[in-house]
Amino acid sequence: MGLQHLSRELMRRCDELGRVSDEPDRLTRTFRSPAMARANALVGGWMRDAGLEVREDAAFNLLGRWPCAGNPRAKTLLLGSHLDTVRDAGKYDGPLGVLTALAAVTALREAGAQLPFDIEVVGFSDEEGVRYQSTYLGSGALAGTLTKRALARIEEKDIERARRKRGELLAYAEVHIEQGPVLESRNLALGVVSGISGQTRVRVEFIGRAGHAGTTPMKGRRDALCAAAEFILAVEKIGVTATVGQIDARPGAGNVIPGHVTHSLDVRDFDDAKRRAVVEKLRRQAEAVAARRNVVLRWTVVQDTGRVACDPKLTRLLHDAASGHQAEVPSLPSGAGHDAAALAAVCPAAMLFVRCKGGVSHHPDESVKTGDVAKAITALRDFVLRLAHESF
Ligand code: HGY
Ligand code: MN
Ligand code: MN
Repeated sequence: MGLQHLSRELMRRCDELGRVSDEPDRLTRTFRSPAMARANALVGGWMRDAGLEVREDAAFNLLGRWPCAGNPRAKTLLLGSHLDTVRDAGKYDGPLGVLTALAAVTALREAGAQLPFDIEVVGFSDEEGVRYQSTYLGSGALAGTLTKRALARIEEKDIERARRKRGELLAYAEVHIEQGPVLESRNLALGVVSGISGQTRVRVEFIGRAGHAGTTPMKGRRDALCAAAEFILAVEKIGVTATVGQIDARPGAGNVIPGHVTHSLDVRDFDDAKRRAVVEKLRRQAEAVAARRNVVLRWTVVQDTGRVACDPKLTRLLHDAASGHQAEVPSLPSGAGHDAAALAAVCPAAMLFVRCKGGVSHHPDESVKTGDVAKAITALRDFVLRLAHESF
């Protein structure tokens, strides 16, 4: 199969996978849902067609292995991304990286490449964190980086068995859409990633008192939604990248004063100390709002992940491979989280970004060009060959 054919087939597969959803009218696939099982079956079939040994690990990550001929103790190069999505997602965030890895491996196998390491193509089961509000569940389980607090919050007790043995992984490389506008503005298809922003996610609850909307005097109400609204506007003004994307008001009727509001809080920054200081400042602001409005604040940090730098040597290999396609390959920081952040704790990790239309992501309008995808497949293939020739 030539590269033109591989890239066109990859785009077709992204379309097909984009129809595998838990909801009829939009793309949503979350950890362990029926659609995730169907996605793993579909991609697992494509992996088998490519000659890979396919399995699901204890964290429901999908793995397709190409063992190194003649060396049962060879280390493993992991290539992939995630197969779960946000709600009302685009079809490339995650799947593009899994299917680019599979296409690059297909190209290598068809060319008869002999590699000194195993390759595993991976589709992680949960990167977005929609089900438990904390991210990197699949890759964190594989890397063994899930905290006790994260494990306590999830129902899957066996997930720790997905942890790979120390020293087993040679490296991890991930292709992903940029999710930002830089490559497009510079008219470039590919870029490498310098590092991944840290993030804090908090579950914020305001607890007041429910009551009759028509008879309870305005004065003296303990309206939890008004408290949340006041705090959310303070979040918008805090001066770093911060978002409230999910909110639930109980009991949830138009004629009942909201007595209990739960909302998310997502704070990002490349400077970990600054991010943590901002989160603390926001907590104090939430407490002040709660005190003024006579409601109770509950503040539960569900994730606190530090900034991660990509591995310089592995990134150079990726950069050199991408240089075959464009004169300049820029190095970009990632404001989004990626599975590479979890893998970086246990092996060298690097990432290749692919231009996406308008920088749009976490939205059904996500779009990539077939020609850029062909370059990404070739760059990843060449990266593997370069890695094979280096004493890494
Ligand atoms: O939220 C993120 O940054 C990533 O897309 N999971
Ligand atoms: Mn995402
Ligand atoms: Mn992603």
